[in-house]
Amino acid sequence: MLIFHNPVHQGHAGRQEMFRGRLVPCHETPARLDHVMHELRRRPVGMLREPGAPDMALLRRVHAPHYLDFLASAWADWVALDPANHEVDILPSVWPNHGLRRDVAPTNFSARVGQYTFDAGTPLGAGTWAAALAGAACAIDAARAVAGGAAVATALTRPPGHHAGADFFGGYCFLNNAALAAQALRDAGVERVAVVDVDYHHGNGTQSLFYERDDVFTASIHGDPRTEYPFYLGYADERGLGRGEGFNLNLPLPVGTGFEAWAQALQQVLGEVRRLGAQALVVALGVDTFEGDPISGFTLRSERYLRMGELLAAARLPTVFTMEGGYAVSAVGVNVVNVLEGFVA
Ligand code: Q9C
Ligand code: ZN
Repeated sequence: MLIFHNPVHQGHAGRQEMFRGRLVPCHETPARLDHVMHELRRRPVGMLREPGAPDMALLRRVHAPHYLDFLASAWADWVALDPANHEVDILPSVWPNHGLRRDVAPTNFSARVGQYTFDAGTPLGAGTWAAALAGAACAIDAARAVAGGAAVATALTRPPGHHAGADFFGGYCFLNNAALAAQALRDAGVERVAVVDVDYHHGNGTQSLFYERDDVFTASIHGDPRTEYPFYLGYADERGLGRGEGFNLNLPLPVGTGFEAWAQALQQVLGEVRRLGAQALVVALGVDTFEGDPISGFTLRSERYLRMGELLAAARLPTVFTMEGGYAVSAVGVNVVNVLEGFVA
């Protein structure tokens, strides 16, 4: 398997996220991916590659150009406000919500940040844009390797992507790597693509990007949004809209769910993938379903990720993995590499 890894991910290193009225240390840290790289050196399940230049034209079709322009200049704009901002991450504090206008274009920096995000847990720093862009390139290159005949390729990257939509960041995500991979597969001639999101959190960004499309099926297995982030999307009655009706599947599961019930949900998703005739698979691979995850509620053990990889491989489809969440930092490497090893075994 080809593994495209993000060589500049460490430049994205948020300091703090807002949680219950306090700024707390970020969960989404560079050490997460460092642990995966370390485990890969111990267990080489594939060949490591660096990504090429990002395809900006593809990025500008999946994401709104004005959103990409905002991300590209956000740090410079922020530091221009006050040179002391060099030491401070960008976090939003105001949003155009409930009865406020979304069709106006305030020039105030805080107002602009609020237009482009839905939470206060996703700090944007000096190296965020470069890291997100290189991660997007990993996803696109992995998809093109698979479109070119590789059975499987992986985008090993952070920040993650599945919470990011056409014009918003949030949930530690800026660019939707899984969606970019799916669109790259479509552009390469794959007529029907399935995105299967196994991160603990609902893949709201991916769902929203493809909600009215019938060429990309999106499915997500996740903690029940009544109690789990992102709360405002991910319910079972969201089935797609217009020609996309029937092309989105959400399987929310209660806190406490273990591997047996989780694997049944995966089998249901893969049955639907087969029924719809998908010709390629994108797996949004979060390992925050792990029993030791500090912000999640499922109880999967490390060895179960080997089985997860086997179950995904049994779909017998060309597959792209993108790395999403997983915050039990020292176990992220073992769990991610277990999925990849189980898949290729
Ligand atoms: N104190 C991904 O797994 N914050 N994003 C939860 C925790 C948001 C997770 C609050 C969690 C986002 C890619
Ligand atoms: Zn997650």
